[in-house]
Amino acid sequence: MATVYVFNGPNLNLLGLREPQVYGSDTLADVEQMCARRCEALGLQLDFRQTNHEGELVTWLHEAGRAQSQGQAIGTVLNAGAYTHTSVALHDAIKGASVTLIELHISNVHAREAFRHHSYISPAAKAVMAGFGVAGYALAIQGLHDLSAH
Ligand code: CA2
Repeated sequence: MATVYVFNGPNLNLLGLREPQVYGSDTLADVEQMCARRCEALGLQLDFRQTNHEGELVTWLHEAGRAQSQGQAIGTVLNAGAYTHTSVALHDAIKGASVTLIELHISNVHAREAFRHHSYISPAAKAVMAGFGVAGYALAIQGLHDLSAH
């Protein structure tokens, strides 16, 4: 069974606990369950993680790229949190590891502060999803599945 990776960056462990007006009231554990349900329906194996450390995301992207190159994974959904707007290291990791990557944001970053409008992830991503709330995670998994089937 092929794996889909879902990686979450800094502060996303606070999901549902703070700022519900921006990010909704579902917790990250709720999001993992939604992703698990979608993966089960699609016959995929879910590997869902969160870290507050940039270098750990880099290491995980390398791991995801290796699994994909060995035919064991179809790609990665990444909500890099605020590292989206700052991290050349994540850009380089996605390119270097040749990961098929969906950049995911819960909020519509383009309707928010100007500093959220630029992404270092987007030029290295296959697709970008923003503004669907936490439902975007399942949509992104579906998108990776549909891409891999063509
Ligand atoms: O909309 C998104 O998913 C973001 O990636 C979330 C990041 C933000 O820096 C990006 O600009 C957009 C923030 C993640 C922090 O999540 C929190 C959740 C609840 C309470 C506080 C932070």
